[in-house]
Amino acid sequence: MTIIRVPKSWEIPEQEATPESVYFNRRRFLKTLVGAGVGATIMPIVGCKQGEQVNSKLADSLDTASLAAEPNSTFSTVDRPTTDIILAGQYNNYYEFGSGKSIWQAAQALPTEDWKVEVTGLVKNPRTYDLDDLQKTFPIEERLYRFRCVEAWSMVIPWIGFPMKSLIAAVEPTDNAKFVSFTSYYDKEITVGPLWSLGKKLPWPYTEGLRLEEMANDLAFFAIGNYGHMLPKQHGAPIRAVLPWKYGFKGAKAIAKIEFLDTQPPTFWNTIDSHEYDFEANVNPNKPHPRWSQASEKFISKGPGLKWEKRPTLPYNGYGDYVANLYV
Ligand SMILES: Nc1nc2c(c(=O)[nH]1)N[C@H]1C(S)=C(S)[C@@H](COP(=O)(O)O)O[C@H]1N2
Ligand SMILES: [Mo]
Repeated sequence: MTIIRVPKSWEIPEQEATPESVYFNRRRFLKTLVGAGVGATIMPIVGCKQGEQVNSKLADSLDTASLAAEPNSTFSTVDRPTTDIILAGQYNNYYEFGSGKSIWQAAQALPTEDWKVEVTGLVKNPRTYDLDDLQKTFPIEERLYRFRCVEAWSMVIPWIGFPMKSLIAAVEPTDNAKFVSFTSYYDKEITVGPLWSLGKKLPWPYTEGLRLEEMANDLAFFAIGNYGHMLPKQHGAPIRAVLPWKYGFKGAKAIAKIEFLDTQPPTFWNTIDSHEYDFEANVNPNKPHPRWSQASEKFISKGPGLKWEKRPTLPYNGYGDYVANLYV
């Protein structure tokens, strides 16, 4: 048997990461892809490369305002290539806009103007932030993180945002605060996704939660952008949670409310089925999902076409050095 040593993130050479020019020239890159396609709007759009066709509406949805941020050198490389922006932006989970993966177009209905995030509950300084306040209050940085869905697909995404611990420092939770809950935008006129799943009535709005120590961990991150730009709607604009050691469902999109609590809050998927979606939801190759193994994952990689690379699942998605101490 060959034992393959998995290198630590900081041992990976720079060249594995996608060159910055790919996404800092995003507008030009996307426009080139669109320009290359004749009748591009009806073409299948997975795995596009320069010179191939891409849906021009998809390109538009990803063509958000530029957002420059210094890469945080601690989280600037991982052991696999960055997922193509085009792949990441057309293969999403966002139940508010449908139960399939192709929700990018429906998600464009999300009204992000004049966004407000209410921070409330057991804190000394409750405050409602608009997007401008957030950007003025919290210095942003870029972090390249592995991303793992409980369904076993995985990607690598360059997120832009700020650590959750910065928000904790600003609002000062009281001694009674032990948990936090995140509530996503919901308006049944606009978020037209399913009302039922697995035979259960879905407990809208989407909520997620963490223990306060988890939120205070270095890795816990609020993203307001990705790939050098403001967050596209399909990825959870204008602000979403990113928790790279946990399954993707923990990372609530389009956060409208953040509440500090003394007891564990009910959360969306956990309420529907606590065995399939446990509250902790740490990536763990040795703990199978009731309906499938979690020993390996399907890494979505460059085409032509949608290509899945099977890889072993890493405990804590490869971030054990940062978080294992939270679970002793
Ligand atoms: N509000 C909300 N947030 C959500 C979801 C959702 O359905 N609604 N899906 C989750 C799941 S299951 C995953 S895997 C990720 C997907 O993020 P991405 O589409 O940006 O890759 O978002 C998470 N956040
Ligand atoms: Mo997921």
